Amino acid sequence: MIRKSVIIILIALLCLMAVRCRSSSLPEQEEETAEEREELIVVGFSQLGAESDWRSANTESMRSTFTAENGYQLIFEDGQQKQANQIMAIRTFIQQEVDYIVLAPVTETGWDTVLQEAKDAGIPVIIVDRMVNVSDDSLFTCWIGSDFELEGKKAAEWLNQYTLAKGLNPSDLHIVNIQGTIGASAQIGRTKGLADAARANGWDLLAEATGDFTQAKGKEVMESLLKKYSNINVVYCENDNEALGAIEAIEAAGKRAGSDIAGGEIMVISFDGVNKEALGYVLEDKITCIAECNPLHGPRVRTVIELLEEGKQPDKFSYVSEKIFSADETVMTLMVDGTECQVTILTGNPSY
Ligand code: GZL
Ligand code: ZN
Repeated sequence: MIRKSVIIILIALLCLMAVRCRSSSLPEQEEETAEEREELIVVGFSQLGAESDWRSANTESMRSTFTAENGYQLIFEDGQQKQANQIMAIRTFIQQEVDYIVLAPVTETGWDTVLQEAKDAGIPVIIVDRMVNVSDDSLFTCWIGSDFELEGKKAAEWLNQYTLAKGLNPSDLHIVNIQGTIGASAQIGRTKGLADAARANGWDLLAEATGDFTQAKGKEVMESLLKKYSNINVVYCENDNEALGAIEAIEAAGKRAGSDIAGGEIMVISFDGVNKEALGYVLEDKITCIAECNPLHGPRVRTVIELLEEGKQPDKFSYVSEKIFSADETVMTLMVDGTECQVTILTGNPSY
């Protein structure tokens, strides 16, 4: 009789453990009761990495939006700049049967197969920030992000208006482009914006080299470019972290970052406007112009999910509107693609 009851107790214990380990297999499991879990919308977010201040702000925006008190359970996976890690994360989300997948893709290509798997599993995929280049747009529900080529056009047109106002000869502009991660939409668009303007305006675009959106690489690349070219007078950095690195290299080489090209300074143009040090440099005329790239996609993604929850269809592509920052009042408005764009003049502390 005792043997029988011991066996029954053992079986009960085993069942209890099985239930525990399944639920604890979910990373970042918030402590909530079973019935609360029923109500939470589970969002699997594959973030590409943590390479820049922009990325950290983007991650924070998602984490602070998809909280239990807002009715969500966020499962966050950091891809550490590798597409293979992001593909693995998406497959894990599919196994966990999340309600939505959000993907911030490191580069544009190579997503068709895993997005097809998510589609076959009936899980909507929302793309944020950079774009995916897939054979069939039905492989993702919608995309939210920036118009990167427009950002590049704005920065280039700001430079064009500046040189015209200062009476600089376009062919006297000797520009290097420290690019972002090659193949990322932000790199593709910003590089195109500059290259097209250089051709149209007769600028001397000396070199393009990737700084991978990081400060360390930006410094390294600028050091080698300064060794190779003695006449650089504009450096176009595809994000602020690269700009901080480039300025370190410029100053280490005994040169000065600033808008006074005629006076021998090297003008620094950048993107994002998230890093406080970079915004502070705008006030010091070390960075002359920053094209804003807004990272706060959390609330935008939540709006899309709430539409989908109500059975409605969000726009396929949602572009965020963005500014252009400077502390130099030479250029106050730009015309880009037939649209007038006001320059936001930064004054005082860098919180705009
Ligand atoms: C742009 C984003 C870029 C930022 C960089 O939306 O993809 O990646 O400009 C970030 O700072 O690393
Ligand atoms: Zn100066």
